[in-house]
Parts: sequence; structure tokens; C-alpha cells
Amino acid sequence: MTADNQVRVGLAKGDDALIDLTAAGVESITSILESTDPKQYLTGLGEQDLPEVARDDVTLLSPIEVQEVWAAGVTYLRSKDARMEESDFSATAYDRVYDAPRPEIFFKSLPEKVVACGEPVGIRADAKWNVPEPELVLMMNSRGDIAGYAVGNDMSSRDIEGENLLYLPQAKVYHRSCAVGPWVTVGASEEEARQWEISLKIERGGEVMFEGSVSVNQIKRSFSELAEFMNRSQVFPFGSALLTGTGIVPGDDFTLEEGDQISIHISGIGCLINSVVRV
Ligand code: DO4
Ligand code: MG
Repeated sequence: MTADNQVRVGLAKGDDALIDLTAAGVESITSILESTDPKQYLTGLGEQDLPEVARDDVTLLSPIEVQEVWAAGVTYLRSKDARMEESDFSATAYDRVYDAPRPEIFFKSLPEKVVACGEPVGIRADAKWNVPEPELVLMMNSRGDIAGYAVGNDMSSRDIEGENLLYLPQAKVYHRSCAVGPWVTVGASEEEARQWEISLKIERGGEVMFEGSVSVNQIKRSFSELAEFMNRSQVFPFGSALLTGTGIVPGDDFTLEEGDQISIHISGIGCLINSVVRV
């Protein structure tokens, strides 16, 4: 969004500038993801003589425009182990789904509720144990093809999920519980994306409270498998976004507090930064 509140579609040019694709008639990120070859389409647009704007002069909105947001779970060993430990009586559910042919996939957010880079994410007022879940996001088009990638945060209330697995929607879906940003990266194959590193840093009053990282390659399931299940018996007329699960879980003594800053970096994409607010 520009300084005068106009919503426009931009293509990154280096680290400091954006090419104004709206000037070329591009109406949405969704339309780019719907094209047959988003990378080729953007390369062609990048070669046109279009106006540019400094990155510092715009506010990045979430790249989720009209897509339903879903999330896969227990796709990394670390997530399975942490959840089995926190769980009261449903520990075996995680073990079973980790090894089952069908992945866990759950609804996470309506598009208009997704938080952008720079906006606060929420921790529930009635939860005592809250963590961010840094996850690679598959941006799929209406044909179910993976057309791009983004950085996601599947905010979770561990005490609510741990008390009873039937409380999962409350642990996962609440005000400001999902962030996606800072933009969409196109053109990477699954093989390339699996070489990326996801890292998480949580700061409180300038002090680092937690740092961790995981290779995307540690994900148990293939992206095509997740995309196939996501689109089974489903119709997504505008495409969809799928968070692919977390492989980083802070130690059991850690919970987020209001005012914390969460930075999630994925090496092939960029950094999603959000502060924390109690909701
Ligand atoms: O099984 C509950 C949620 C799992 C999840 O969100 C994850 O593994 O990232
Ligand atoms: Mg998750």
C-alpha cells in the first residue's frame, strides 16, 4: 500500500525498490498465481518500462488476498514429539497421524483475518502457554498447483490443545492467530525449496529469548502430497494457502508475552516480523 493508501501490486527489484505492476494492469497477486507460468509472466513484466517505488515508501499488505488459509500438522518429528509431551490423553493421535497415509490438514483462517508483516499477532487472553509456529506456506492456484511460497506463522495455544485435542480449533483459530508475508516468491521447485532453512527468533525488550532453526528438508511429506490432499474433494475458486507445519518448538518453559517480537526467516523468501498482543 502506498503512502496515499492506494493498494497496488509490486514486484521486488533488488532489496530497495518495487516495480509497480498495477501500472501494467495487474490487478492482484492471485491473477499472477493463476497464470500458466508466474515466473515467466513476472520476468516479462519486469522487462517493461514501469514506474518504481522505494520499498521504504510502502506498507506491505499480506499477500493473502482472497484465499482460504489451511494448515498441515505433525509434518516434522519435532512437532510430533513436543505435542505428545504436552498432551493429556490424546498423545497417540499425533504418533498415528505422523505415520498415516493421510496428513493432518485443518482450516486456519479466512483471508481477511490474516495478519501482515509488521502487524501484531495475537495470544489468547484465556491461554497460559502460547507459541509461534514458523512454517513454509504453499500458495496454490485454483488448479491446485503450487504457484509460489510465503512465510507463515501458525500461532498456537499449547495448553488448550494439550488439554483436549477436540479443542484444536480454539487453540489455532482466534483473532490475529495467523500471519503470512512478507510477499510471495515464485519460480522455485520443490527440490529447491527443500534446501531452504527456516529460522525463528523471539525477542523481549531487546533480549533474545529463543532462537532455533530447521531445514525445510526435514518435512516428512512431499509438497505434492500435501497439495493433493488439500485439493481432494475441495474447490478453491481463488486458490488456497497451506501452512506446512512447524519443525521448531521452543522449550516447554517458554511462553510468549505481550510486546514480544517474532522474526521468522526462510532463506529463499525473506523475513516475517510481528509483535505480540493479547487478544
Ligand atoms: O496437531 C496439531 C497441530 C499441528 C501443527 O500445527 C504443526 O505441526 O505445525
Ligand atoms: Mg502448525
